[in-house]
Order: sequence, then C-alpha cells, then structure tokens
Amino acid sequence: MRKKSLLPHFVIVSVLLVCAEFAIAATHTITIEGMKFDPATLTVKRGDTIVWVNKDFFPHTATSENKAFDSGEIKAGASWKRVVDTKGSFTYVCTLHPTMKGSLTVN
Ligand SMILES: [Cu+2]
Repeated sequence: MRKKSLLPHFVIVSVLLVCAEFAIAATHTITIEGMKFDPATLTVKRGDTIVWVNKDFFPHTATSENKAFDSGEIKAGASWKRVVDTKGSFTYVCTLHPTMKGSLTVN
C-alpha cells in the first residue's frame, strides 16, 4: 500500500473556494424601450456590471433617487454602463420622463 500526499487535493479545494468567493462578475443588460426599463426590477451582485441600452428614438436617463448613480442623457441607440460596488436597494427614474421607474438591488 502506497500513501499519496493529500496536499494537492487541499490546494485544489482551496483554489475552488477562492474562485467561489470571488465569482466572476456578471454583466446585466437593462433595455430601455417603449418608455420602460426592462427588466424594471433587477437583483445583482456587488461587482457586477449593469448596461442600460436605449432602444427608443429619443434620450433617457437612469438616475437613482438617492443620487448614487446618474447616467445623464443616454442618447437614442446608445448605452451606458456602470459597475455596482455598493450594496443596497436603489430606485431610479428617467429624469426626462419621471413615470419611468426601475429598481436595482445589489447584494
Ligand atoms: Cu426617459
């Protein structure tokens, strides 16, 4: 009977745990079309990237009510992205069309 060292196994498990802890950040797309944010409600992880894509023929903004983020005008056909680095719930509106509302939760 020959005993193998368990060290390589510990190394592999450790690396996997580290990868799980710092999972590769995801990118989420919110489409703005027909005067709506789609999806209007989105939950993401801290470090993820959110891309707002304006498919309407006029500008919109994505402006959080607590001023945590503000896209400024996203022109027709343009997009704006942001890496979310603060946990919390953020409601946001289009300042040009205040009936347009969205909600972003960062865990
Ligand atoms: Cu708008």
